[in-house]
Amino acid sequence: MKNVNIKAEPTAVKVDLEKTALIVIDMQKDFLLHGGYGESLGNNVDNLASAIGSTKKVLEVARKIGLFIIQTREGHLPDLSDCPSTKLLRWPEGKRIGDQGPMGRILIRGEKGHSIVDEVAPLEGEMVIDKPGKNAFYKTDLEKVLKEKGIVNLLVVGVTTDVCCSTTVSGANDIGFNAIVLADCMASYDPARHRAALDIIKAQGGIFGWVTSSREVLDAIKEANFPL
Ligand code: C5J
Repeated sequence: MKNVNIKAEPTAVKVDLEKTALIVIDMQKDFLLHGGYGESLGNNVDNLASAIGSTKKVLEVARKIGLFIIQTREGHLPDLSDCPSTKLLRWPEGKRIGDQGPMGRILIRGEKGHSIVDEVAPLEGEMVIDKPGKNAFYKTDLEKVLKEKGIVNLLVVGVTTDVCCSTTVSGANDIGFNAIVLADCMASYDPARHRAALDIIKAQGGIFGWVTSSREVLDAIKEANFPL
């Protein structure tokens, strides 16, 4: 057992790091960089930039202490057979999933825009789960992988807070995981939606989970005397 106490809202939370995974949601070029899918929908990608540095720091510590790390990527097969027509047709031609963008076909697996930004790119051997939906548990092996490892707690970081992060957190809550969200390692295209999504997660005594910060998590790890 490797228990740490993390200050969080609405309450502090005690986790056994041996039963904890760091899940990095969709830190993909298509969402974070100019020219990607996010920007093609009219979003301001500059609002996501702050999450990269904080996530990098947490990732480095997670690697040092041997935490189980999983990254996810939202994206579709080149023939779009895994993309519901509702999702595909939501936007005008030229701005749709599968259309040509400056970083290859938008949100298509294997294209440059679908890959994870260099700063937090997975190392050889780290697990990456490709997902066709927002919620990382939808049509993926994520639940199976985590349960086989005995994971019950998820430290959740990534983008965007109000879309893929919050749907994954609520999905995690439904199937028996504690989700602990690191607010400064997450971001939304609109900072107001970031704050609102975090408020919803921690409302009603923590209806979906806990909200904390990278500082609190790193302090808790240090206090528990992990050699960093
Ligand atoms: C979006 C995501 N925003 N990863 N995806 O479409 O949040």
